[in-house]
Amino acid sequence: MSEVVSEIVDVVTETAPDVRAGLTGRREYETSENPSGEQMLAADRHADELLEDRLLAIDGVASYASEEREEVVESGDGDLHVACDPLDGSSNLKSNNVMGTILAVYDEPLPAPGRALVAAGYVLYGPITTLVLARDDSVTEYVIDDTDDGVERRVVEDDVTIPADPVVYGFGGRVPDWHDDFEAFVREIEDELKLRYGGAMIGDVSQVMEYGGIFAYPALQSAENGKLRLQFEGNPIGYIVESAGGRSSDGVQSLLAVEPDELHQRVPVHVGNAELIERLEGALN
Ligand code: AHM
Ligand code: MG
Repeated sequence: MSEVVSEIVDVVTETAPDVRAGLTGRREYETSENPSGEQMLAADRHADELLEDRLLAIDGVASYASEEREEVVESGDGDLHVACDPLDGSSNLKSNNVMGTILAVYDEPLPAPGRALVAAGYVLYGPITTLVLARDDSVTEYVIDDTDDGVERRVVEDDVTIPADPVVYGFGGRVPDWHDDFEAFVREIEDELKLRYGGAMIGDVSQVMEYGGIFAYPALQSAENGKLRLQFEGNPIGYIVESAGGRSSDGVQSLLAVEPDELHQRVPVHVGNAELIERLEGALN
């Protein structure tokens, strides 16, 4: 199984420059919506199709699911099930800001709980392209370069851990739509931390991984489960942050403990330094 996981990571690595190259000229919205009712960009579809084709071609990948398609695509045999957010934060494309690709590899059919994850990672399309991969309880950061000799992946940091002293925070949703207890928590920590919010979870979580702190897309008055999706966003980010020594929470428990009901279900997401997530859970309950 671990060889198949490596192949999946290789395919995501090799696809990253193609996803990135495909962004130019795909900034317009399509007429169709994704299963969560959001408008899709041509770039979302392009990334999704590249990943579907290439991941399902791997022997050992039994199925592929993504934020951009209603149903799981089955390939026949294999033990691993791959869920992707092909372009997380794609609304940032219009303003030319960061985006990512999120990868979740489960050893149970989808929808699956976070404890069924065997690996998770994200590609960040920033000024450079990086891959942060969690596997076997450790997190590695790589740089991906598209060279004349092919796509190269180079380790930049082995054993990534969230710094002990938190520095940044970033929270999604409109402030008047937050619950009062969440807002009270924010008022407390904004005295201690610096705001960093860019509108793409991958970019915002990357700030937390680098500097320490907390990212959340919380429950809202208008949407009790927030915005982010458990299979494609909550579980993999929870797994990565926990593998880096941090904690994740849906407000009550680890994201990895949430039992899934359906493929596109949403979940409140809070991730970051353990001490901040504990304070948050205390404030919400
Ligand atoms: P997407 O996967 O459709 O791009 O949506 C998820 C993104 C997250 O990256 C980000 O945290 C959030 O949506 C921001 O939402 P909003 O623009 O509503 O604040
Ligand atoms: Mg997303």
